[in-house]
Amino acid sequence: MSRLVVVSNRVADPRKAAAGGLAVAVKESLEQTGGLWFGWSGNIHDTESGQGTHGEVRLQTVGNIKLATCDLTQEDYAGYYLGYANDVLWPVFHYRLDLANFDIRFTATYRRVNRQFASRLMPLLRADDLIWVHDYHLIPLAAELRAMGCTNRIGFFLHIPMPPPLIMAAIPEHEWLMRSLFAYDLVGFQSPADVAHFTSYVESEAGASPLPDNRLLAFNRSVRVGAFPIGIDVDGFSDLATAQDGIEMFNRMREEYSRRRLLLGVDRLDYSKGLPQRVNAFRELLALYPENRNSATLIQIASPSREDVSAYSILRSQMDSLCGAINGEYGELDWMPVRYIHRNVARKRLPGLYRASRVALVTPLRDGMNLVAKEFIAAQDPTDPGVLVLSRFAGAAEQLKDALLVNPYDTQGTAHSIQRALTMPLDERIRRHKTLMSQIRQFDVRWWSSSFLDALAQTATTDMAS
Ligand code: GDG
Repeated sequence: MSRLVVVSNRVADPRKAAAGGLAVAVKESLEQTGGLWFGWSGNIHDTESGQGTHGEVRLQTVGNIKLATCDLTQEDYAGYYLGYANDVLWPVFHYRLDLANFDIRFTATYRRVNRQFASRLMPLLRADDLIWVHDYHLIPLAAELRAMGCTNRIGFFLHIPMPPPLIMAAIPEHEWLMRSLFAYDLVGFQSPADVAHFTSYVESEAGASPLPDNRLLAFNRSVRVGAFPIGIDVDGFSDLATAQDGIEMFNRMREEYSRRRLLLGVDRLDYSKGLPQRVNAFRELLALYPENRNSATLIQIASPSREDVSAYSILRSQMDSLCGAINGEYGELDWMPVRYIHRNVARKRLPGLYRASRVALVTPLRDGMNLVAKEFIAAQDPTDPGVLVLSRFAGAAEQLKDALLVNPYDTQGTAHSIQRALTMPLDERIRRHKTLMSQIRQFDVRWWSSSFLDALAQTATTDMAS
């Protein structure tokens, strides 16, 4: 069996239970093969002189997984991470051209850091390693590895949405970026809609022609593409909801809100998540359905994210003032409509909180998948489940058709759906939850990693045969 080498922007410590969706998924696949996980340590060095330790790779063994991490310089962090990854690719891939900052210096640093990662990874590779690269930070990594003579099978998974061709074309170097993907053997996306966008981009911009086995031929190379919707560890998450911490949290929330109906949002504070639109829809609910006043309470957890990027600090003030305004308008001495928490909440507390909530509001303006939607379903009591209100623009909506699907730009339409969720009869809640649960069980995190890795291994066979 080949060794698995995972490359992602950040390497998380697999011993920490707080690790998010990607880390859990990656850890499980790595443990099966005793693999290597390579990426940025999260540390930043001030030195530009080449002195210090930023060029070194640190090796660490955790169980049967090897971690290989390196630091970034301040300049690399600014141009590669904050600049190109999060001020160009993140907004454009989420359809927010208005927020993108196309600065040519970011592009140069992004290329340079990808080349540096490649040159640090190369000496660690074995001939039959299977390499799995994750996300938009590392699009050109395989091309850099190939230029250094790497002939391993390399797969890439994009965790965020693939935009339609005309949006992609706004990136000045879009052709270079998309051509870089053809250095991989397999490129995986979250949903069939993302695959369709990529296919139509390479057909219209690069004259690609389709080949059998979901392959596309362009730029003198062929690449296999597919949709591999990411899932969660369903049993692991349900177990957390009924473990001691989960039960304590559940009981505390049920007691505190015994006379109220709890609605919940859990997101990074990110403009793609549609938080102001959600708060406005909740305000509309209170205006249109006054029976919810003094009763419905929205707990919005917005964990701090990318605070060095200006669009995120603007969003933070916008949320502060929106939540203040709604509480000022509708709040009573003994009731506040919105509890807005701009902090990270411990992971062990989330399942109990999900289970105590009558409704989850997962209403991004655009999202690759959205794991919170799946975690909410997994944490419910099947005999008295809560209702998921889900944006049709989340990748998860392509799978979770039994959620109440909404258009988050439509404030009144969303408010009507929230009311429907709050008043949904028990038998309908149970029926919908059962279908949703079977969806997330069928396409769980194990399915995700094994179907991607099987396809990558199979691609190797196909290529060698042809
Ligand atoms: C990217 C794509 C895709 C959130 N707040 C807290 C907290 N979380 C956890 C949630 C969940 C994870 O973070 C968020 O995952 P999402 O999928 O919702 O969103 P992104 O971070 O944008 O992830 C996305 C994903 O990659 C995987 O492919 O689904 O579309 O954008 O697990 O529970 N966890 C803790 N405290 C918090 O305050 N502990």
